[in-house]
Amino acid sequence: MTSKKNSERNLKLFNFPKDGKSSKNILSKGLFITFEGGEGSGKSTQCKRLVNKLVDEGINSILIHEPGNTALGEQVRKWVKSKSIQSPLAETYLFCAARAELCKSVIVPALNKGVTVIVDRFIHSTLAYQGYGKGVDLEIIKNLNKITTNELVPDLTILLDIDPNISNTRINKSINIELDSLEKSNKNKRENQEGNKYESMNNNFHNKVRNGYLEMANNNRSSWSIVGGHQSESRVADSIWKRVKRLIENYKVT
Ligand code: ATM
Repeated sequence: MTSKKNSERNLKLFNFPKDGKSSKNILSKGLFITFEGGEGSGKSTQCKRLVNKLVDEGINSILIHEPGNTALGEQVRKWVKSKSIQSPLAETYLFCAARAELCKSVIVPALNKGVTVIVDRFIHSTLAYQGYGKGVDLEIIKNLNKITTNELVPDLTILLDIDPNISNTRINKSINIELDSLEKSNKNKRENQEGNKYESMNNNFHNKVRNGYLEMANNNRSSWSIVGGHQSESRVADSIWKRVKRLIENYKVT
């Protein structure tokens, strides 16, 4: 009973219609699209662009970000981004706990209402970072992913692939711009308060993560799309939209 109440409250946070199917929504079911990629790949910007485009096209959509969007998820986010955790397995469990809560209280209820859900990171982040990057057994993570999501898998996963050398340069540039504007406006940005221990990890780690993503995508081309994250923002957005449009054609209400 409590969990139903919680999920209703969480859904209200996203401000979408109580019954997605009865409002202007050209899809017969909510699509589930996930974005994956390293830091500085432009993932978050592209997620926002896609959700805006979907809404413009008459498709009820929400954007969520892992870990986050639930009380537990926000705590896990703060914790994993700023604190040192010695055991990659412990880190795996934290991400899985946040994901289980997010699936139960936000993702599944939204999909059941016919709302399309875009998630910035999902199960493949744990495989890429804790598995390929930090050596946790991939089979353990696959099993945990199945359990925590109740076997929910994305209709499409978009990988924004970028060489860690290029993304590091981008991150450093944006940090400098942020610091400049911080000095001017004297504002605190959330990222600066939290810190980001992942950004300080070496290129060897980020290359392992990247290669892991590429291996998963290449082994599953029908449900993955690899887009070069080094391209201009609008070129990346165009490639993503082409792929998503094809997916939408298969699910349109006839
Ligand atoms: P962002 O999604 O805001 O980039 O940060 C979340 C960090 O958590 C991200 N850091 N980097 N780079 C990747 C990391 N992460 C994992 O290590 N495993 C996971 O399962 C998830 C969802 C995120």
